[in-house]
Amino acid sequence: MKDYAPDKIRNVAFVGHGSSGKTSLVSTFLFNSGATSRLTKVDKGNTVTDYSEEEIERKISINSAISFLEWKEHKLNLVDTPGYSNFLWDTRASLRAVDAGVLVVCGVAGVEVGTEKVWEMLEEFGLPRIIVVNKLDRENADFRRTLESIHQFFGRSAIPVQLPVGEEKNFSGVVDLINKKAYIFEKNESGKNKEEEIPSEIKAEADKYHEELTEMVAENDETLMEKYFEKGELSSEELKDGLKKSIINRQLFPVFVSSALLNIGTQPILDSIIDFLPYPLERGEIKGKKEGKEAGIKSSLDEPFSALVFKTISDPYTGRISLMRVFSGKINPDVTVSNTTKDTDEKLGGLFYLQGKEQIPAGQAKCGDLVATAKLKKTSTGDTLCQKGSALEFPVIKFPEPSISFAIEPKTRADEDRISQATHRISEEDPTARIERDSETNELIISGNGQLHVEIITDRLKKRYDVDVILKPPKIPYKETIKGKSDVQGKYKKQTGGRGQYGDVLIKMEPLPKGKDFEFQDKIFGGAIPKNYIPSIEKGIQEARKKGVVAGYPTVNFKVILYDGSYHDVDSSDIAFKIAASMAFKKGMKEARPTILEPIMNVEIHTQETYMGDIMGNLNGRRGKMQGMEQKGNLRIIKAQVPMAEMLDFEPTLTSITGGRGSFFMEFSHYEEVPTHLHQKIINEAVKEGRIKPEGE
Ligand SMILES: Nc1nc2c(ncn2[C@@H]2O[C@H](COP(=O)(O)OP(=O)(O)OP(=O)(O)O)[C@@H](O)[C@H]2O)c(=O)[nH]1
Ligand SMILES: [Mg+2]
Repeated sequence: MKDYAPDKIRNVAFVGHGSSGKTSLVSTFLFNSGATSRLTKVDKGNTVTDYSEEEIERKISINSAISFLEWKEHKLNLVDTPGYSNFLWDTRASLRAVDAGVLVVCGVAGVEVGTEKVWEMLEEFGLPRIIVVNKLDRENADFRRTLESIHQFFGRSAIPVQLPVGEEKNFSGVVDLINKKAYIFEKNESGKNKEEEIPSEIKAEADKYHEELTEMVAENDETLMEKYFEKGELSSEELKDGLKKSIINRQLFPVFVSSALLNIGTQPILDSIIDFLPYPLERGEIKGKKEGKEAGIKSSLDEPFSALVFKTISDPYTGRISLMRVFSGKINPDVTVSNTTKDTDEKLGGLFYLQGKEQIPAGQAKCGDLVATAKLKKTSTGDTLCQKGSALEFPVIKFPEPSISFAIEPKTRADEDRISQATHRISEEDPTARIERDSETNELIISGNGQLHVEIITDRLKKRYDVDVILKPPKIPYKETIKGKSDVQGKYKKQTGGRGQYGDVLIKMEPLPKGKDFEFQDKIFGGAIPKNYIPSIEKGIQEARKKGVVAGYPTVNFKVILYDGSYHDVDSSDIAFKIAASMAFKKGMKEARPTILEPIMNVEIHTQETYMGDIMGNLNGRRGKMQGMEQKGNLRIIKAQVPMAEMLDFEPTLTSITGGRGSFFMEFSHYEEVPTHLHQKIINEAVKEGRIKPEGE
């Protein structure tokens, strides 16, 4: 492939609510630029970026995928991200690799929960963005209504630079509000179009928006403002230059229109990515740390090599593929670099570009580009790679804690044997997926960000690693804590024949402020217990606290103060003190008003007025607590906190209440005490699972 200087590269991520058309838009771009020879479709399962078996089967994006194209002497790296909430962690991680976002909004549904979430992410990383209102060919598509909803959520700085010509089945082209021209597209999905005059019925509206655009651009630049005052207008060059500045400074977010399905309106967006979105060198300084202190590096070819590994793909055939964004300098294949996150050296293999799953050899990788390498031994997602000797480290990528767990059972012994290798490969690629054995119940537990996520992990186990498992009903990760204080003794004494065992501890237990996990305080004075036994006592408590006394769940949010005890010169040992500590813990826990905690989720629902009553009633029945309600146009936003245990079947319920006209987002918020009347049910379940023994045994 041709060699592209950093100013000829654009890195953009396609983000948006699930199913808004991100993958389809990327497909049209690839086709229009000649990167693919035909227009691929999500529904045909042949797109470049939804290439995994799971994606093809479900027709949704599950992983961020990279593709690239060459257009007007530029190389565009397009990162197609998932929109479904279970996979937004990957979207967020991918945003670290790009310089701008293309926010895709459905022209029928308008702004949805996922649109808001990805907007927040773009804000978090300070990324300039353009907005594309897609699906304008669909029944009930309405650009003006969609624009209205964009304004309600993101303000009026979301400014149209295009208007659609026709809508629904009459959608045939776009009006360019900068050059005041219309482009009418052939109806054969070829993307070919003809320049025409703006149709008379939208001429007045186009003039109005052109003027509004000019004014808003001029407002952000004094020189342009003066010119605008003087002449009453700006030349299209001035308008374009000013617009680019406003976009890069995130003062304006231009709105485009398209139908990805019919390949209408997509070339002008390609042009705009080059014209208006920043190239890598325009990022300025990339923030990081050196030896614990704030430090940065200029995004420049002249600086030493630095890159961030933003994604890892675990391919059963090729092995591990690490995708990196080069932030400075350049790098050749097969050299040794420093992994500053892990403080180790790493030898690179060959370098290649990814076109979906296809690997295209790359000679050298330069500042600003996205490039992949295979078989790194020690590097994982989020690590910084640097020229040897450099100490620069980019901030690590934070991933959410899994919010739902299921027990799985391997179907056969052979499946069981293969599982640990598969587990390793899966978590390498997906840091939010966990497969662990519950030490209390001995069950294998699989955890993820939602039911769909967990189903996909089990799918992967089967298809990629030949591990067949039965997925059991979901599990709630309860915890236990104490509400009161206790002061107890734990004494372990065995002094019959030979060398005996002797350990004796006195501890106090008390609750910690919310959110704190555990603290151990040693307040032994005057050698009541020799210092060398203290670590064993702490260890004894740490081990014992993995299992609470109510239903056998891990314990949190309390403090243990070791304040007295006694020992025996001959019989005392580490193990004796460990046992004494665990006895004290159990007793102390029982006497300190123990209780069960459950995870509470933040839930946000978008819907229409009509369904509000039913939804609120339903949430009430789920022990939900309303946090707030907002109105944006005819959209109602409900925010509530609901116990996870009550939310497991919420998705189908919402669909049935709203007939599909509702969307929701859910994430873990915090732990709260389970009401007492529900304890017995949880205890019974725990007995059934073998987590605790029945009462009296
Ligand atoms: N009518 C119409 N359908 C579209 C358009 N764009 C996408 N679709 C359809 O909408 C569905 C979802 O499209 P995708 O491209 O997979 O959407 P996405 O945003 O990538 O979805 P996720 O990655 O799962 O979040 C598919 O059935 C597409 O064929 C469009 O412009 N018009
Ligand atoms: Mg997609």
